[in-house]
Amino acid sequence: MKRTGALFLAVFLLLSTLVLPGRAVDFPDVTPGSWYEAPVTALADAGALTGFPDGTFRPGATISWAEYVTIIARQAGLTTVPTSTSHWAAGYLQAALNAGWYDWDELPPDNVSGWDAPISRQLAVKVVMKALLPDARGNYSDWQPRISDFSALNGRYYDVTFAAYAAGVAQGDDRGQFRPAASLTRAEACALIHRAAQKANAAGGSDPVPVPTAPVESPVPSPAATVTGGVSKHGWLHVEGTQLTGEKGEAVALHGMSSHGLQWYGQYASKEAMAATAAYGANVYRVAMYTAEGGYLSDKSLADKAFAAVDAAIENDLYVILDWHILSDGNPQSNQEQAVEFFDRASKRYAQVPNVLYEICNEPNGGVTWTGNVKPYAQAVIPVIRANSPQSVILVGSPTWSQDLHQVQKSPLDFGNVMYTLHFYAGTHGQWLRDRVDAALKAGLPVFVSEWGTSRADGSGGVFLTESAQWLDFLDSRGISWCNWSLCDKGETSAALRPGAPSSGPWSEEQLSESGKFVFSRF
Ligand code: IDC
Repeated sequence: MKRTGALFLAVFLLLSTLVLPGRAVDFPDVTPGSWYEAPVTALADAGALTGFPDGTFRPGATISWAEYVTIIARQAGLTTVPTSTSHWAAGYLQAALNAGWYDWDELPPDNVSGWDAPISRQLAVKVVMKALLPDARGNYSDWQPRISDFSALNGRYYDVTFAAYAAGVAQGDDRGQFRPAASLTRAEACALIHRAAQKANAAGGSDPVPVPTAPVESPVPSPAATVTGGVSKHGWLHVEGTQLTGEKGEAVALHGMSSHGLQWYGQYASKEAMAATAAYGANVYRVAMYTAEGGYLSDKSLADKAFAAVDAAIENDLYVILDWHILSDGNPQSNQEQAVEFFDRASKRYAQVPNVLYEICNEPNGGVTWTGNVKPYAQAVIPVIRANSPQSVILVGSPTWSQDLHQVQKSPLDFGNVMYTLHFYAGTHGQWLRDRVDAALKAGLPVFVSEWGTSRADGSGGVFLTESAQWLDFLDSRGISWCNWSLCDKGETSAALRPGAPSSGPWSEEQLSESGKFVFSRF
């Protein structure tokens, strides 16, 4: 017992002296003139850190969560809060969690061993920005092209990372890499914190923080500049009454294309294809990730393809619908667990991204009912998405291939920012389905046409352009958003491109199908 007590005391003293304030020390292992000398000395002088009991600072050692957060807490003047945990940093970690510097799932309060584990760079950036520069912002289009390993960055940290780059707090390495998942050394952490502290203290006008130079060459021309009604204009969408609405309360109607099945025509979900479509005026793209027919259920790597497509849409300033494309698997409950797992992953990745709408079941069919199957499925999936991305708009299908709004309106979901999808094919569905839309609107259901075709319901026949125009006029007059099936070159009339049209775009008149010409003229 005695020995354990002494050991505890020794460990406590050792750890607490890493960060307890004290007189600035001359650390023997902080090389004069080194790149980290100034930040380490400044933080030590400010009382935010001291060295180890042997007097060293150990600049090359990996910094832990507890050490990192504690240094920032001292620098920011955060007061500890009482906790029941005996870890030396518990009071600061709890206070930082309460202050919103990080979220519960990023470092669970009961995961005490995790407190002594390395903090990742993306999280380190988040914590320092939330603590010292909470109002900083950076643009996706400015910074994404300069981060050469951007694809490794978790979508949850996009905003805060761009803000850190814009403020000059985060800087890439000499290859332009951010290395979001890697750890940081104690010296690097001090440099990061010191830059943020300087920036926070900077008097208006003067800017002592060096801004990163030599941007990596921009990979794409910025089509966002030609897109009207895009994300940069409307921001986070929400639903007011039955109307999809932008951040400033303006009514928004999205018009764009759906992909065909990604497993077959994924090449038309490229950045270039989306840019070409956006150039015609589209402001949304729907990523149809089939579950069956060689889709996600049999090939989980399709999720990566779907995410690449979502990323491409984000780069084009487009809203993007991530569609769990059930079809031959008519009951969404059959694969509910996989849906939960997928949407949990997706909504974590895109938690901070205003572009993404989640469509949780394309077309329930085959004898399923709203109250018996689709509604309970939605009640299981929606809270999972909302836990990660509370503001996102979620689209929900209905029985009979997303036509049964009349079933939904008797028992709608109890969630805000939900819209119900209605699908039609102009050669098959007419006035009776439009009447159903009007009845649903009257009953207060927000409606989103996430898929429609100029063809018959089987994707061929026609095309039925008079009927299509009648439908689009109807949707326009009611402010309803739509996506057309589909952007691909398959030999079926609903395809917007003729067989052999390049996946990169832009397309000539001859490369657009009859359907494509009509639909593109209606964005
Ligand atoms: C069709 C495709 C066709 C494919 C078929 C089965 O156009 O090439 O062989 O799916 O995978 C829907 C579905 C959509 C259908 C479309 C046309 O959401 O997947 O695509 N449609 O049949 N609902 C009504 C019609």
